[in-house]
Amino acid sequence: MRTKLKTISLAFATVGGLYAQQKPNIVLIYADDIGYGDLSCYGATRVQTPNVDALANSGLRFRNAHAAAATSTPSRYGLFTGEYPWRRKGTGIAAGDAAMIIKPTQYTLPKMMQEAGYTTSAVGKWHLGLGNETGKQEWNGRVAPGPNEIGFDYSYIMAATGDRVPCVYLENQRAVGLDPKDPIQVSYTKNFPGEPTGKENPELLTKLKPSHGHDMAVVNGISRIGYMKGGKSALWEDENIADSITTHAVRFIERNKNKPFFLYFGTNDIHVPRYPNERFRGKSGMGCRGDAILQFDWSVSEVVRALKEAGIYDNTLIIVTSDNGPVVDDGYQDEAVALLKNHKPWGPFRGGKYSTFEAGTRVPFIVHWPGKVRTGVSDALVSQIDMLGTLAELTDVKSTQAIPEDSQNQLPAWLGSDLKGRDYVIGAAGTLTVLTSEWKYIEPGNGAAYNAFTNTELGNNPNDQLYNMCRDRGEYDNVAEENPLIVRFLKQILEEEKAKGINKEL
Ligand code: NG6
Ligand code: CA
Repeated sequence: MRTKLKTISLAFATVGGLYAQQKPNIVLIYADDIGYGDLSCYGATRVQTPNVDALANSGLRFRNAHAAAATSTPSRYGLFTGEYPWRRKGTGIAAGDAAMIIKPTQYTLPKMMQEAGYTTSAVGKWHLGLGNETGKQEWNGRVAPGPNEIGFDYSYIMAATGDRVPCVYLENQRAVGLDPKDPIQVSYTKNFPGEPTGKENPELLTKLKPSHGHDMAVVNGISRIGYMKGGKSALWEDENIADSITTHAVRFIERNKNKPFFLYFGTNDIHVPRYPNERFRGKSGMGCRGDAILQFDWSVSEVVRALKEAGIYDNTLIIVTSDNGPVVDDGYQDEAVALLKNHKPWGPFRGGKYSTFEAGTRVPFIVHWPGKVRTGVSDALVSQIDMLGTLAELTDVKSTQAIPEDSQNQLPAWLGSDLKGRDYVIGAAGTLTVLTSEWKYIEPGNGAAYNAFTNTELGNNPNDQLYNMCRDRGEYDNVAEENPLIVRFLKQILEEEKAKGINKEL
């Protein structure tokens, strides 16, 4: 296997002769909450995503690809560290004032890319915490540690998420457009005297009202999670977030077109609050959620356009995927439920964001690299946990630090020559799961069966669950009792994985 891979990496060193860039650029477009069934190349019919579809048509579209978790923070933790998030305490959904979750001492995907000679960049959603101590960030100076300390040369990020304060962009870890005379103050425990909240001042909610939670600080006519005061000149406008972060992603591409680069572009779409630009509002017929999908597709088109204009499209590996599965009502009254009708964000799978059922982590995953990746579809079992191990092989890096064992080199599967992929992947959204190409085992758990707010089936069950994913993609027929040997085998895998570490302190 090693020999075959070397042939692939050597190929890009010589193709095109003198003027060819030695190593391909890597662009990772990381959507937020886009489900398996949300893109037209994955079967959506009521919303069209022609720009993503074009990448799928000339690239490889995976049908069994997984995020490392069913929510954003742990998925991103796995993506950047190559370590399963369930091995570490404190990798759950981060508050907007959480301390940095990845430690500067850890080896990471961007550090590996730097070692491979790449210029690295993080643009868009962050949601991995910032600073050394929760609630003690220096929002009016340089917030550190941050992206730079874990390997990003350049960053233009949203401090946490769209629905969490502080609602500002940080460029290289400093709030953009901040007036020092109006400093940012943030609290996740109590409001600042005199500041309005969504709960007490619903008349200020001119753009979106909450359906559950999200009733604290009011920023731009939308209430959020957490309290905030000041920083008025730095506040983002929700309808311009996609424009702002896409512009910065494009600018990074233009400025670095002459040397190999790695761009992590985490879109805000289609996370709540969904309030796309007026160019997209009302255009999908499915309300803000559908309109945000159109806006996401536009962001993809801008990145592609920039790569083509820079003349580096053919020498760029583009990956389009999502951090977790879909959710319809995630806390705002944006008509997503009423206008969904026959659209199925979860595709043929059960559950959604937050769920151990399949739609929690089975996400779109498209790999595009002209002439290098097989075109068509792949049913290989792949996971974002392998980004580090796989790109280390692709870039032929001599890394100075060990790549975590969880992060495998799956380059042959990602490029389409290996049709099988992983033997298994461990999932985590509450209880742990073991998924192989054929079977899925879900550990017993006492959690709630439903998330009542989002109306998501969580997959918790006090008994063993076993599903045959070839015959029963919807996970409706629990065949654990009839297949004790398979249950035992998969439990054994899980025990071996747990023995390598679970819930350890960082
Ligand atoms: C939940 C939020 C939800 C979303 C999620 C994180 C409430 C009631 N719900 O706690 O709106 O922000 O966290 O989503 O606050 S994620 O995609 O970033 O993981
Ligand atoms: Ca998410």
